[in-house]
Amino acid sequence: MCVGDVCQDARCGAVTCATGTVCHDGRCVPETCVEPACGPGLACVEGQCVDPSCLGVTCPFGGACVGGRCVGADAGRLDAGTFDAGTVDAGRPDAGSGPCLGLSEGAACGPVTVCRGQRCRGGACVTENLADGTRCADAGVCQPAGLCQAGTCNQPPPTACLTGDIQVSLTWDMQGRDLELHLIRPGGRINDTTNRSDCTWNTCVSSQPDWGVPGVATDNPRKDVDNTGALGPENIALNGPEAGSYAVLVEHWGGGMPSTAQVVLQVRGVARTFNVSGLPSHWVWDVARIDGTSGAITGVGSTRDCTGSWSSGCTLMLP
Ligand SMILES: [Ca+2]
Ligand SMILES: [Ca+2]
Repeated sequence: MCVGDVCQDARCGAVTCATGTVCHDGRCVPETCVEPACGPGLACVEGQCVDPSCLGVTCPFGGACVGGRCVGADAGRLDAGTFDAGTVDAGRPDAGSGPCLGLSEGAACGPVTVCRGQRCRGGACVTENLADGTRCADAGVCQPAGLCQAGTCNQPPPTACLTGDIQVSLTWDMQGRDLELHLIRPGGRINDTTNRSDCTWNTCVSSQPDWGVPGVATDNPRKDVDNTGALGPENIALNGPEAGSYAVLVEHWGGGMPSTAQVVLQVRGVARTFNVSGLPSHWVWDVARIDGTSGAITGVGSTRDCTGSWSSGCTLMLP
């Protein structure tokens, strides 16, 4: 229909929309997108231009939906508990450090969003921006597993971060795929699944190795999650360390690009941060030692090429 000198959708003739919305097909929708303004092949859903083939598709952490398929995640090692949802939480203030708050119940979500997610840094939960298209709110102690159902995020009850006399937290960048955190007891070695002297993805998440006093569970290490995509975090905590030197190592487990990573150690209230850049796939970063008696932290900072000694993890006798 013609209103004044302007052609207008006849179904919007009697519709008055609030600021920030426009009339489309007789109803007010966010002006952030109106078909066909979303471009070829995209649909406007709840204010977001999305690929229709990705509606209802939930990708593993680190992956994004393209053309109806999840890409960018190392799907080979995903546990059932590591799936997550794309979420959008624009305008929500930073939670800062403190208890895990989770994303707000009922927050809108979609496959292509500016995401905000919670991650565990130094034993505290923080909220930070994630890159466009990144799946966020991944499963973990500090990231409750949000489920995207019909475009709505549903969060389980928040939980607390792992705590202990020794706390180790690992995060990495978007280039890395499946970095792996290791805490190795005195005299132990990396990927020792026989004696379980290494607390890592296949020894320490679903069950715990019996360190310290045999038969006593309170002095066993715990790992919260094996994050198999980008960013992390992964956290390990241990109470009642024994005498001797504990080793903290990181593997670039998957086939990602050279990655920048950060480890935060908290030992009896003292925090130290260590960084590495350009860690290639199947290389190991030897981060630090922790003295179980004094709690003293000593940085190491070396890297080793394990590409020729790799079978479901580095097989070199490290540290
Ligand atoms: Ca991992
Ligand atoms: Ca024990």
